[in-house]
Amino acid sequence: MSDLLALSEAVEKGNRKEAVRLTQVLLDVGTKPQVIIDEALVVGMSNIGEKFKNNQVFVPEVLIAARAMKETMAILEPLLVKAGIKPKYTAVIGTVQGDLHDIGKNLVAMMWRGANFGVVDLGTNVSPDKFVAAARDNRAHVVGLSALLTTTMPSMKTTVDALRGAGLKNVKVIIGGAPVTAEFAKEIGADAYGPDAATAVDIVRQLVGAV
Ligand code: B1M
Repeated sequence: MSDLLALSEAVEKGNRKEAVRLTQVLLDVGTKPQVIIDEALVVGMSNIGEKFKNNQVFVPEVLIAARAMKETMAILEPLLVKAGIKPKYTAVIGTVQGDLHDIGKNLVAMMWRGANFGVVDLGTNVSPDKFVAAARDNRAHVVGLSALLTTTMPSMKTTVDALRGAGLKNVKVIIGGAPVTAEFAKEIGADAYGPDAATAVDIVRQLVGAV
């Protein structure tokens, strides 16, 4: 088995020590960090994402895989920065104003990072103005809104309106969270609805034309 394949499997299984070891082995033999990301980390996260989508694994397994990916990224990121390499696409994500739930939002952020998007995570209880400022300052391609309360869903509409009103018309907006539906996304003028974290990866790739 090649080391890249072994690394993708270590990430998928959440085997942190092995993932870090293999990353170092690959770097030592001259493998470029970007190749390690594209051909091992993204593959491993994408595999676990598929299994999550098909209910073959659940939230803990995804979190463990994301933790392994994060540890290998900690080795690779300084090398990418040194070489001036940035992810091609940037996504801003947050839980909307009034809402403190962040477990699902964090999963989506992790999966997006696993797909090699630059992710700016604004946390919870994020005001529309803060989303607008972050989208503008980071030249975001995508803004992701999460809500878990029916009472905070209207905040999604206010945020979409604020983004459009600020002239950020090219920024694609994806919304998700347990009470949210595709119909609601359409109704408030969002570009897409993500039913789960793994599908949210497929969707943002489509939204930015990366497929
Ligand atoms: Co709260 N809570 N909660 N809660 N809580 C719910 C959501 C609730 C359904 C429980 C219930 O009554 N049965 C209910 C909402 C009812 C409603 O509005 N319909 C509720 C309530 C009422 C409340 C409070 C008001 C309770 C109170 O204080 N009286 C309060 C509100 C606080 C606030 O936000 N202002 C509150 C507080 C809390 C805790 C702080 C205790 C805690 C949150 C901890 C945290 O997030 N750090 C909490 C929790 C844990 C829950 C439940 C139990 C679990 C939510 C969760 O994390 N699910 C929840 C009941 C339940 O769902 N069983 C409940 C797991 C997570 C992985 O799923 O977030 O849906 P989810 O994310 C999925 C998808 O939805 C999707 O991908 C994820 C992975 O597949 N997704 C996206 C999510 N965001 C996405 C964004 C995307 C795309 C996909 O694109 C950007």
